[in-house]
Amino acid sequence: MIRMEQSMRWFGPNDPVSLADIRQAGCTAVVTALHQIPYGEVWPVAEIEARQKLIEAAGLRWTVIESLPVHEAIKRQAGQWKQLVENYKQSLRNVAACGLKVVTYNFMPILDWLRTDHAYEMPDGARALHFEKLAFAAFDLFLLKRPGAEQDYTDAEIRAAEKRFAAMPDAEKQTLFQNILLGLPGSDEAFTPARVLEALRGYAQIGPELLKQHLFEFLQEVVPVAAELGLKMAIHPDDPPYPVLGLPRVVSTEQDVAELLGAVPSPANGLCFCTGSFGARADNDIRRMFNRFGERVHFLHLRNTKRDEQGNFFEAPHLEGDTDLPALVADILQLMQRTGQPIPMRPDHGHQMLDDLSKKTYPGYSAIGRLRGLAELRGLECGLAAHMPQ
Ligand code: DNO
Repeated sequence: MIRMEQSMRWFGPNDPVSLADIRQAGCTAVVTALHQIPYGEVWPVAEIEARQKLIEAAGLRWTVIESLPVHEAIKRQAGQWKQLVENYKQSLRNVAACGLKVVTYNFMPILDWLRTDHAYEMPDGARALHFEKLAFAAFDLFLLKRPGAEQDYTDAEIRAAEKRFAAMPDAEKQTLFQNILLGLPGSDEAFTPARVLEALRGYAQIGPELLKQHLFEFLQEVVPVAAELGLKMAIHPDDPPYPVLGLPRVVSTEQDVAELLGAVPSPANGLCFCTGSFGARADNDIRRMFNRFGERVHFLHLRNTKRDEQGNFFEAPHLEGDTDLPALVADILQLMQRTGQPIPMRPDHGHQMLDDLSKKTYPGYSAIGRLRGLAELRGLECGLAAHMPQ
């Protein structure tokens, strides 16, 4: 019986969650990146090998990269972007030479994933990640003061955001600000408002159609190289899966994915199927999407969200929330038996709980909550596999 390869994300030697912790949680592999290399620069073979040695010395394997970031200039097709695409190809050659297999990346302009609250209290006292639309609007309109932001909200939303902001204690304003501009996962560097506003100006002329075109042109360049090297590209969907701060987002829906996979129809052009990101939209039917695109899914992020009518969502325990993960894991098992290929997965995020409540880790990436998620998913897979017809 072919089973998912179980891994966790590791942010490198500075991650408070160690390789030993990850191994003890039951993983056989880690998913990581050379976070120390600035975006756009080539990943040198020596550094990839050094990182691999560390991981192997801990009894684990490294086959999935998350992420090999796409430089902003490529997304905007500005400045030295052609050279940066060449650099990307060289990094692909280098990681393939070291035996890595899957390359995760995303095409979200400027900011990666966004949450308004990193410590949303659950009824049991654990803390979850939360996206509250009104708080986000308040940030956009009154903290960042993005020119033209009012055009993206209805009058009623603006009034509600005003009220929400007026009642917000200063400390919450500060945390909200930091949460949203936290910087990219894996780095501690937060954006300043001036930097964000300047970066936003770089997208003033770029709507969803053009961004899509830039993405497809990037893929036309890099996918043939990846295919030749035996690498699989896995794009991570937008999180949350809709436009934010007036920026286009183009990997949010089933239609987006169909276009993206169709634009470069090579098996090397695939997906990081993140159930939590897609699942934050009520109109994404996760199982239908997986069953439609499954053969192009090269990496799985399994987590759950609970939405409300306003479009707010929090990260629910892995087996609760709006996505039927037991049914999806059954679909995944079936697909893997059919193709004969194990798909790497990681329990995505987890609640901050037990001893971790007093520790500082990357938001969403504390050890115990992810261990719980992994244990639940592994048990689920085991139970389903035991009762599956061979
Ligand atoms: C958040 C992650 C994302 C993901 C990148 C991939 O927790 O799922 O940051 O790693 O978008 O490029």
